[in-house]
Amino acid sequence: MEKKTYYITTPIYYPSNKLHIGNAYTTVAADAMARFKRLTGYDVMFLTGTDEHGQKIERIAKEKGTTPKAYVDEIVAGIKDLWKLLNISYDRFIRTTDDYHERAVQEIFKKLYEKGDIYKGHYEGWYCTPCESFFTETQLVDGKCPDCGRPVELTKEEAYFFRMSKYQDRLLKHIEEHPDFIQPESRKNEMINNFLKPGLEDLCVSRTSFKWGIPVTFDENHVIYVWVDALSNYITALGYGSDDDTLYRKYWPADVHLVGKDIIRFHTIIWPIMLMALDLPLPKQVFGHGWLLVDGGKMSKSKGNVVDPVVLADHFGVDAIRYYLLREIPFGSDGLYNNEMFIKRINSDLANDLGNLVSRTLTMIEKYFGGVITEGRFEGEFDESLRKLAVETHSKVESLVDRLRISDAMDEIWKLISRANKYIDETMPWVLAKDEAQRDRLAGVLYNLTEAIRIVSILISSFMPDTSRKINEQFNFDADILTWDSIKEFGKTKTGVKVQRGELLFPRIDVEKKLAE
Ligand code: ME8
Repeated sequence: MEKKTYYITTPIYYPSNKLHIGNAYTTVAADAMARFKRLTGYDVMFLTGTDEHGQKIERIAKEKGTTPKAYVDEIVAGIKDLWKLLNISYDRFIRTTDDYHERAVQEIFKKLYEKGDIYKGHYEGWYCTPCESFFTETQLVDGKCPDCGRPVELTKEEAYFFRMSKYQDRLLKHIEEHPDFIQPESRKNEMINNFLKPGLEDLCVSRTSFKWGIPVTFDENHVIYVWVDALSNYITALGYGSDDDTLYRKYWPADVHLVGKDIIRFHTIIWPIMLMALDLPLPKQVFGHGWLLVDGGKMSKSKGNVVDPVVLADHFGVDAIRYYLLREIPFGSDGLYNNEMFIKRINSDLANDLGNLVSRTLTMIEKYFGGVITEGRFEGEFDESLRKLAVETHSKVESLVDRLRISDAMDEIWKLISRANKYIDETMPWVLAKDEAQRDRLAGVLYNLTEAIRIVSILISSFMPDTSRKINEQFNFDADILTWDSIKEFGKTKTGVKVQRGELLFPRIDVEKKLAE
């Protein structure tokens, strides 16, 4: 039987500067989803990439005395290194300067023009270069950019416009008929009440004041302005508009576009209207996650208050970062980043809960059974309660992850970890070890703990792949007992296998000392 497909995307990031931990959040979350879907039997397409055109990049490159392409090439190489470091398992990486993308975008623009959905007019507005956004007079705050507070320039130029208003009612109907299209729910209401109901203005889709963009084929003075170029990536990456659209036919429509709440409007209004105008199916879902905040504000490249993921990885390890990001931004809301909270999380959840469970169990298997997983007696309510939770957790986790509630899914996994730690206190293996008559009971306790750890390792493998791999290596778990099917049964671990205690998964960090560094 053919596998069901699952297509997930991240935004394509601006390579105006190095990426920060906020951009890493979206990508890590998408990676966790992609890995989880692969684990549970889907044929996954996971797309990420970079959004390389625009006036801002043109200006920065000029200031640095280089060309825009040379400038972005260097930043993009750094972005790819970052994704490698963070274990991001993307299937495709699109750059909007890729030639197949440029050609397809030109085709899309021409199609919309020929259909009458794009027309020529004049644009006048206040433009903020760092944010690459136009604002109306009333949107300005004290005459400055409402997003970053910097000065704006009054700009007037000939431009092409996209007739958004024509599709407004159809989009509203689509949103109402497809309750999952915009998630979480709060973002949907915001889109309907703040944008769709008051009525859509036509959108400026070309510029003449800069050159670093995809030229309009039938009017070479114009370059295609940011959103038509950028949003199209989700279909051009699959070969839409090229000679080979096999991937497009296989994976489109996307299952989910994962984006930050800052750009949900573009993805739930402009993008679906573009697709409607092109007679293409709409994505099944656009999910707008919350922001990672630092000291009460949003971290952003233009504000300069960013946390560098490479520095964090160096100090704390990749899986600690992945864990923190996935756990700390609860479903639908913002999360806070600060070093102290991060270190406390590592110490409590990773070093104490998970790390100790693994190292205590391994130590006891080595001490009492020469490192061999041994068959033993299963008995009593503690065993039953551990077994029950271990086999029930996967379905809770799957149903939460399916709704992108990754942080809640992590909570469920950590309940199992806590349950297993409590089981050690309840069964007191060190007491059993003193009584030769209890030897098979002691073996049973350690076997049950090993089973719980095997199940935890499968459950965390999408979120913390390296940690899961280290656990599997130390316990010598075979691949056939690490599948999604094998998670549903308690008792799969083979006896007679030798474990090998390795390095601690997460050494405790001295908060005071680390913060002083
Ligand atoms: O907007 N917390 O690119 P961009 C959480 N090129 N996520 C954050 C964040 C924060 N503090 N800051 C950024 C663009 N992000 C366009 C997108 S898509 C067709 C074009 C994440 O480099 C979040 O996903 O500014 C946000 O939507 C994205 O980075 C913006 O990245």
